[in-house]
Amino acid sequence: MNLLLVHGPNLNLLGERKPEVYGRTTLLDIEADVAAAAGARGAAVLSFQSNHEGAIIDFLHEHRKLAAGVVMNAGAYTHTSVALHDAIEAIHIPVVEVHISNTHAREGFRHRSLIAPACLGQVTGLGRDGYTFATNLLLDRLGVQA
Ligand code: CA2
Repeated sequence: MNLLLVHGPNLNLLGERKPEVYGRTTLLDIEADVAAAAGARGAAVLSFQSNHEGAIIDFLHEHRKLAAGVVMNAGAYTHTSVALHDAIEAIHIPVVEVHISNTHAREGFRHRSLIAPACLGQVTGLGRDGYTFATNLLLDRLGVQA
């Protein structure tokens, strides 16, 4: 079984800037966590980061038949992108939305997720652990034995 791990804009800078908000974890740390959690249950992970909305949508379209589910931190596109909402609906595989910071404890514009209605659920504010929770939850829902 394959899962997709998708990172949105600016998350390539994780660990380098804003440690007070996002900690010192890097994208490579997160990719290693998710690969380990999935690997322990016999699943493989394909990771992708882009700063471009259309590239993220193309990636989801291109891999929709290869993957059983998606763990996604859409970054700021979470709060702005109807196109990403529609893409998540269109691919017909479960997507779990993850945020490192607690978006509800931050500026008002981060409180609303436009993609949430199209997602299986949301994990927010649990730092890097949120990705492992999301991965295991997704595998549970996909019927993969723990
Ligand atoms: O908390 C999260 O995971 C967010 O998805 C992160 C997004 C933000 O727009 C969302 O509201 C919440 C921003 C990611 C930016 O990452 C940076 C990393 C290092 C330095 C600057 C930005």
